[in-house]
Amino acid sequence: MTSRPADTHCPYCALQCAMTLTPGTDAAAPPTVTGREFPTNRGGLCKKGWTSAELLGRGDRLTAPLVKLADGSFAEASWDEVLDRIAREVTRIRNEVGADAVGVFGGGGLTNEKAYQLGKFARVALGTSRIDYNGRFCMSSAAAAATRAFGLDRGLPFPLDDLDAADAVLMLGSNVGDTMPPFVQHLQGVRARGGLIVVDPRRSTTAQLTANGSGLHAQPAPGTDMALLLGISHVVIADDLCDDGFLSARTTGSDAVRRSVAAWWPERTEQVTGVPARVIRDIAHRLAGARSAYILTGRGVEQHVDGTDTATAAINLALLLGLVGREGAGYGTLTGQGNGQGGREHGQKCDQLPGSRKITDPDARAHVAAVWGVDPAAIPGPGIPAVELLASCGAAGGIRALLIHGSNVVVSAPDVSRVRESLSLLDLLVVSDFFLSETAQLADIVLPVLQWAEEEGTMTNLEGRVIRRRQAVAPPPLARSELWILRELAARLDAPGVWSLDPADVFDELARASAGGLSDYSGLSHALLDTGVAAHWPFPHGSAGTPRVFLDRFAHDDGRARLVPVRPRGPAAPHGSEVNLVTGRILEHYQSGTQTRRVAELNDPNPRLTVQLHPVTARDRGIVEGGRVRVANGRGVVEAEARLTPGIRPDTVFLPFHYAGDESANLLTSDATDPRSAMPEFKHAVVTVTPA
Ligand SMILES: Nc1nc2c(c(=O)[nH]1)N[C@H]1C(S)=C(S)[C@@H](COP(=O)(O)OP(=O)(O)OC[C@H]3O[C@@H](n4cnc5c(=O)[nH]c(N)nc54)[C@H](O)[C@@H]3O)O[C@H]1N2
Ligand SMILES: Nc1nc2c(c(=O)[nH]1)N[C@H]1C(S)=C(S)[C@@H](COP(=O)(O)OP(=O)(O)OC[C@H]3O[C@@H](n4cnc5c(=O)[nH]c(N)nc54)[C@H](O)[C@@H]3O)O[C@H]1N2
Ligand code: SF4
Ligand SMILES: [Mo]
Repeated sequence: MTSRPADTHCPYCALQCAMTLTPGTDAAAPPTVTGREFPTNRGGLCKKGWTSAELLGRGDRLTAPLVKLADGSFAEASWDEVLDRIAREVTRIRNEVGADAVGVFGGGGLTNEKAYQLGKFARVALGTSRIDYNGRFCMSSAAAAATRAFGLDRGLPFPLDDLDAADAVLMLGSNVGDTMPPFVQHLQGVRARGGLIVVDPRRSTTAQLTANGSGLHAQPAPGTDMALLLGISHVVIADDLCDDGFLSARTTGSDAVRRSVAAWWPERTEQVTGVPARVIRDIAHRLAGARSAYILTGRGVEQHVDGTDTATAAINLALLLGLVGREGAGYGTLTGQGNGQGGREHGQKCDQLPGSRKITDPDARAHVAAVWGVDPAAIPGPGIPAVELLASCGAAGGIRALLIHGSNVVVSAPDVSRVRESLSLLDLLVVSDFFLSETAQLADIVLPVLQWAEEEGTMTNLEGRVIRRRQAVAPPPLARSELWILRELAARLDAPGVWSLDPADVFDELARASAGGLSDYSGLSHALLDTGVAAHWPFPHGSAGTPRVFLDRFAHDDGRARLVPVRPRGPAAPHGSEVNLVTGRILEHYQSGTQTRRVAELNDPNPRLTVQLHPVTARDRGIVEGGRVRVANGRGVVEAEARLTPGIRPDTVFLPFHYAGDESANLLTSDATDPRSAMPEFKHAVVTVTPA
């Protein structure tokens, strides 16, 4: 491989911080990581980025295909052997029960090229509608809300550095201080002007940034954000702070929303949320009085059974104030995974074709079928979303063989004991990964794939900006690119069409498939991206890209944004000695932890599950700092070490979800989902906490 430094981006989150990987003089040593100047990270990296290259040299890296033996152990096998067996089994199941008995589960960490090829593989080579991906656990509520309101789902419809000049930023359920540390640079300006407003039931790292006159922290009961947003909207209307000119020129539905918030006067909102009425008034006036104001949502408000409606309430507020559709203001959601944005545009979603096209739209089907070289009628219809897809594994009439690419579902899906059981009922489970994740351990066949710095491709960051991932090191001899695996399987399944191995060719095909769609990449290519052009989509052929969408019109046919009235249902309330459980992230660990639990510098500070709780909650239950605690409900139980902090509400405890087995927070979460987005309720459950 090349011995020159490679300019690439971090393997982890959607900030996609720019870095340079410099090969060591000793070929066996991992490359050195340096932060690189880029508008999102400005040379900064977090601890995960700095240590990312360590995983390239790990001894427990998967280096050959594995098959499960009768005694439950794994043995190495040849590629021909495993690919032949997968093709044989899939063909048998298809013939016996139909193509929908074969499922595919993708990930928001895959490059655009792999995500595109996986969606095409499911529809064209397997002929199945049963594909969905882990972005369903991540971005789906905000995506559903943005699509309903604006007709388009681009997480941030403006470049991140627009935030630098803001006078007010309202962040709901987002903890960028831990989840995207270099992002905080873009909040320095608003902090200096005293305008950072953080809404979180915990005094999170981000909430702490509001101290010393930098802004304010509102601490509602978990799951009551929609009521809070309705209360703020009520004040905006009652105090005549609406942008009436904007509402009449560029939106529909504002009258219905005005009526729907009429009863949410601040004192009533205080009773529901716990946020003082004067703070609710203050937030409304700060947002309305700012020259430049933004509203941002994160998983804290989106991962609920009413997450779509809560994101909608945030959008309604932004629209009432006229914060959307102009420079210097906006609503956005902070996409999470490295390619969480691109991963949801190119066909991994069960209801979409490349270009964020609806799979039920005849024109979309005809366009994509022409690119794929198939009859439109051969493309299956909509499938089922992630939670349902996992639940259908092994069930009567459900999935019998499942291929997983880029997700560790037995740690990260809700109600994981049920997921484990469903997967155990499959005839065939194939997991592609570079480590033996907890999900891979359950597989019949494990396929060793390439890590980020071993491959070429593209990612789309949280601003809808397409960037290049570049190869810096050579992969182990027997690890294979997923493009190669999909081509080999497509050939064995006699699939029509072209299955290129070259990411640049696959990108060109993706660009053609996306042409004319909402997320149009048709003007882009690897060669153009290599020039360093700022490539925010839509980037149709002949254009220069779109850093700010919606300046002239929204993406609905009439060009107008929709305000949609929403009504809180409220989460299940704790009774007696029960408390609310919220789950989320800590700085050092990433997601299901497959990667970060293997890096000593990241794992050592928090090697085991911890539970955050208020000192009063602890005292009432005889729990002490550092003591073992049992967190339980009807679905399961975990043991964790107590971390006492006055920063969390006394009625709430917090568990990170990065740990596996009997330390998995998802033993306690429910698989209830939002009816619009199919997002599970990761951010709320009712539990008891007792000394272990
Ligand atoms: N260190 C680290 N960084 C990451 C990741 C990681 O795993 N680790 N993952 C990446 C991914 S995929 C994602 S999606 C992002 C997620 O990024 P964030 O959304 O910032 O992360 P979370 O910790 O899931 O949730 C944010 C906050 O929501 C709060 N919260 C919980 N319930 C509620 C509620 O009902 N209302 C409100 N207002 N707040 C609530 C939690 O207390 C928490 O502080 O992070 C990305 N970055
Ligand atoms: N309780 C609770 N649960 C949650 C959340 C929460 O806040 N609370 N958050 C949810 C969210 S937002 C998300 S995004 C999910 C994430 O959870 P997961 O979907 O489990 O995501 P990762 O842990 O990133 O899993 C990725 C796996 O794929 C592998 N991998 C990485 N890159 C590639 C690749 O290119 N190809 C292949 N084949 N494999 C690859 C990694 O080694 C790892 O094993 O968790 C969700 N689960
Ligand atoms: S903030 Fe995200 S992209 Fe940046 S270094 Fe950390 S994990 Fe990587
Ligand atoms: Mo996520």
